[in-house]
Amino acid sequence: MEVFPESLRGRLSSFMSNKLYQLHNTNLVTFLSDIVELCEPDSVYLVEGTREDLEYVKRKALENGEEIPLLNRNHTVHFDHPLDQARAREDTFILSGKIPFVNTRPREEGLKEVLGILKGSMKNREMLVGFYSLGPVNSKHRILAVQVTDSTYVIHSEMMLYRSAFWEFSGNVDFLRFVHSRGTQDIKRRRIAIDLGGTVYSVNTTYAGNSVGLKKLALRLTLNMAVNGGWLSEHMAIIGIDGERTHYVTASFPSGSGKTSTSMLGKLISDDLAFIRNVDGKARAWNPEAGVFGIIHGINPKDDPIIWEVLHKDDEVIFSNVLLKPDGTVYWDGSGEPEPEKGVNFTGEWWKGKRDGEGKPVPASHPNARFTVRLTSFRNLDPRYEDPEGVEVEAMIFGVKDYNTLVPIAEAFDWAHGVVTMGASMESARTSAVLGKSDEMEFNPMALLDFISVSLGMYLRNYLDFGRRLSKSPRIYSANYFLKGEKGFLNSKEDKRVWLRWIAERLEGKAGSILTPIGYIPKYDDLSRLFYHVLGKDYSRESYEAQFTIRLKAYKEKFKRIKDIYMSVDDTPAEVIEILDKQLLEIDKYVREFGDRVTPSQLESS
Ligand code: SPV
Ligand code: MN
Repeated sequence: MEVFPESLRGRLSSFMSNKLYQLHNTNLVTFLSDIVELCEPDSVYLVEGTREDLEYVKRKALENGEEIPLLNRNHTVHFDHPLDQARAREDTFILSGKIPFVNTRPREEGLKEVLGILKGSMKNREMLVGFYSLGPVNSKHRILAVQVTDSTYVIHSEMMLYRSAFWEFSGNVDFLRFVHSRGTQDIKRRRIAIDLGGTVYSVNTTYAGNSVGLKKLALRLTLNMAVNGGWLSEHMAIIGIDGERTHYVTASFPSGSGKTSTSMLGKLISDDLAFIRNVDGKARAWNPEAGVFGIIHGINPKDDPIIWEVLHKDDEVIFSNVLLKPDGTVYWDGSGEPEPEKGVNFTGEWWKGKRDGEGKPVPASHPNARFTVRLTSFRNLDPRYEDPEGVEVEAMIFGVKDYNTLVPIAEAFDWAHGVVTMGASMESARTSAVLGKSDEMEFNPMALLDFISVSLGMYLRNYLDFGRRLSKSPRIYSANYFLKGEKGFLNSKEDKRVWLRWIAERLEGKAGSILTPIGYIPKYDDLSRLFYHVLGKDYSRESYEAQFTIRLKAYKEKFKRIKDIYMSVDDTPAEVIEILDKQLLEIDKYVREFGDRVTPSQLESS
């Protein structure tokens, strides 16, 4: 191979040059040279992923203040700018013509702007380059990706969250490209520009959801690849639930509505993302990631014993936007520990009773404060997370945070019914993982609305076809852990264990069901047995009736809203509208017979 362009060669040590040379990858050399010319770093460090690399990156992160050491030498804390605590919806756009529900910017205009902001952004800094595989390195379905960044925190996070794969870049292989600069932290000039050709540019942000390219930025690219390639790239956990044998299920929940806690109830394969492919007629799933970037708010030893253990043992953890206490440990809200008097948080010095400029109380830890850890730290990790063939998916759960309508658990009639009335019809209370007001109900199909990069119509067509081409499609379930009655929440946190067991028993043909207009719901006898067996609890008929009463009127209103949304999208497949119409007619039949609500006992005796 010819020598590297001077711009790149002059910034690499001879050791690094030699390493890069050995790859013989001209795509890579061209890409890196272009970015070096654009961002003008002082030096370039190629992160192969060795022990030495990790030590180097960690040392630099502490030196430049991106991370602060904690009492436990394997723990650090990172703070993002007070206005950069979550995914920045408004500043994130696909470089393309208009797509309904997707933030877009005309390609040339958007690209020109972001490249302008990136110009010279790494002066006096080192540019780090990470090399990863989305999915097991030895899987033929893996996708390679390169991260370029001037943030040691971003690379440190990626070394924990992804599989390093430097030597896989040998030859002229292609890869996804992520270019990030902390810039000057000028939030007004924060931009995340996504070029579906395979490159994402991100600048003036450090919050991982905006800066760690392989996470949610890659999702926009892989979703587009999946829709075009007939597979699924989803915002889903993958877990193994035990019954007679292990059943693998995926779980799609908008951030902050129970996905991470659900993935701790079984054998853990993934807590956030899933690639799902048709392999010999079966749906098989992989985790593109190798770590967890989870919400820490509310993690306490009673409800989350596994995560609690991970955060308190000696494995590596990066805490972000929690409270740093004077004794070098951290505190977060909802941990069950007493709130400290003072410390340092995302707003700087913090004390009990601190108020912001508008007089609002400043919480000790941000509601979207997080922890970054490796999958291998979890005692419930399923070794099959490294299976190059993935695991077979038997069921898919679509869960929402819905105080008023959805029953805790229901099974769809079939694939298309589940995809349309459960996945594509998701509405959920807005999360703190996105900048803006929390708790408003939002349309969020497949918990993916923030990440969708193609039209919803194309996306759903691919989904429907995907299931049809399988010899056996997964069963589909809707879940809602947040249903309220007159006196508040109808379920306790641990009840989800029972719903998962019910799914396992459904898959094994052991548990029965009751037919309702919106799908099948559990029978009292099965749940009563499972509540006792799984939680050692007596489950009253009254609780059951309250939880599984179908709120027909609310369901009807919901499906009317959803139908209106899909009617307004040009390329919605006709089938989607047909299924929604049929669903509405079915609910109407019950409304005529029972009124606004129908209880399970009325359904059983009718
Ligand atoms: C989510 O909000 O869905 C997350 C965290 O998993 S982020 O990386 O911000 O997307
Ligand atoms: Mn997520």
